[in-house]
Amino acid sequence: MLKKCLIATIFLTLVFSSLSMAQIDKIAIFNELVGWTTVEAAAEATEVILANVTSASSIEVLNDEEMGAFAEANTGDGNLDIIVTFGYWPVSLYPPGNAEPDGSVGELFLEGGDMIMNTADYIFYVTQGGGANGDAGLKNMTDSEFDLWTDNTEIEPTADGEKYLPSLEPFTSHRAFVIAQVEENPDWEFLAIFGTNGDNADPAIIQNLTYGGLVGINHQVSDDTMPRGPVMAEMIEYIGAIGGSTAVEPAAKLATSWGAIK
Ligand SMILES: [Ca+2]
Ligand SMILES: [Ca+2]
Ligand SMILES: [Ca+2]
Repeated sequence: MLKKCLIATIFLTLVFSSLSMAQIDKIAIFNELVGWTTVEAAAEATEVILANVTSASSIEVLNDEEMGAFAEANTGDGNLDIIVTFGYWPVSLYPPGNAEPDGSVGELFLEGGDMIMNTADYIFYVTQGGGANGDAGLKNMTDSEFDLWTDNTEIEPTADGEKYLPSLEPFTSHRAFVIAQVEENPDWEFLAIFGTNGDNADPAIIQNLTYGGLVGINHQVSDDTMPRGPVMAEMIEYIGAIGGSTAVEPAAKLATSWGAIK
């Protein structure tokens, strides 16, 4: 009897710790406009995310205007929220043409310790007017000199990729992170590299060491045979499993949670 109680207690403890580790609050997906994919393919990938992500309290598909309101409502609210885009950066989050290089709603969301994930075209590049942000979008959003000009990067899954993103297969990325740029930058580090050719990384997640904000990319290539939806869902579940971050010491918290599940 005692043994049974003990086992039950351990089981419940495990259940509650895994629940408490699922710390993503809200996810907002923008798929009305896209870059390097189609609205139809983005809608299909969205269905996969909606059907498979279990680690968030809510997932909504929002229009451009609603994305800005979502970001404002969830910035600095003490929990991790995620914005997902398909190669088009909504104008409510970042005025097109780099009109607000600092302090945009989107940048403040990131600086509040939240996460932005993108697939298909170069993150933050395409917006109203086409490629109006260009590669300055990522630089302004991260206050860095990162660029993603990595055409024909032959990606192989890493050990973490094989472990956490079972849907990931070898592919060719054209807009991956340049690993040396991130490693040389004192403000950012890789939280995870799931695919690489040794020099460039996609899918991958970088994290700001000061405010804990996260930027994730997945299959940044113009090819709709790519498993964007499954891999995006698996990346979100990975973030949920490691505990995400809150505005309070997110980097330390992530390191702790990460160590706990290794
Ligand atoms: Ca929130
Ligand atoms: Ca938040
Ligand atoms: Ca900035």
